[in-house]
Amino acid sequence: ESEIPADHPRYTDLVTRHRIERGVEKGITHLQGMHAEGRGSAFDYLLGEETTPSADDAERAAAAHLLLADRPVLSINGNVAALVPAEMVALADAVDADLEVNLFNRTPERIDAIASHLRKHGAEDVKGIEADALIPGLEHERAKVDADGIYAADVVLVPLEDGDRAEALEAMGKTEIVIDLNPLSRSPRVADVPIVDNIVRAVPNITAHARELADADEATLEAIVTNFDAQAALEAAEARIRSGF
Ligand code: PTJ
Repeated sequence: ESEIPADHPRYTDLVTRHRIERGVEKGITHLQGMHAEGRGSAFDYLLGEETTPSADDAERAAAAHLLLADRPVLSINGNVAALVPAEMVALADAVDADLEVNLFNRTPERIDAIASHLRKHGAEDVKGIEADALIPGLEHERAKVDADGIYAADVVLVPLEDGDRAEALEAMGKTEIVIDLNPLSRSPRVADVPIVDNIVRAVPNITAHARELADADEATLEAIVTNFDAQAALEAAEARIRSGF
């Protein structure tokens, strides 16, 4: 990262790309994560590489959901771990959520590498290692979760999630928050709260909202949740991408 000049017009994008490359080298990120990053980067370019007002609303609604939850869980895959490890730990602290490693391309080596990477960034308890429960309706390896983690969660944050798994979690009746730069992708379309924003901006902003709402009463949080319109958020993101405003 230090080799990239800070005044480069595409600085953040280059830093993000570099972090994914480092993640692959360290055995944290899957090779497919580089393709995912490339796709995300193209959408981010079209969104203007900024958090739109509608994404900010979604991030506030996500914070309210997480604060209201009894058992919130934040899901971590190889891209999330490479891009925002400390930021996910900070969000988990702010909303009192568990962190669970949950991989699309699951191997014991990557689970261990990601769990220790998160611990290095301040995580105390990392779930996803036992994987003693299955999400119904998915092929065995891709269904694995912790019985006292994602399986039992009422609210889950699943950034950059595969469409089948997002649908299966929704079918379990969970409140699902998805971060995905592609508003046409299935995962944000099945989410209760689709956040069309780069995860490097989205996660710190959810945390900032959560801190600001920390002392809000339940009625205030419920009102934020109720007033959020998922369909309108997807439409606003798509309009921004297609027409630039
Ligand atoms: O680590 P694993 O094994 O769990 O695998 C993780 C990936 C991401 C490789 C896997 O879940 C996958 O292949 O995902 P997809 O189907 O490529 O979907 C990734 C989505 O995330 C795409 O819609 C991208 O546009 C989006 N995306 C990529 N980078 C970012 C992003 N969204 C937000 N912020 C990003 N930085």
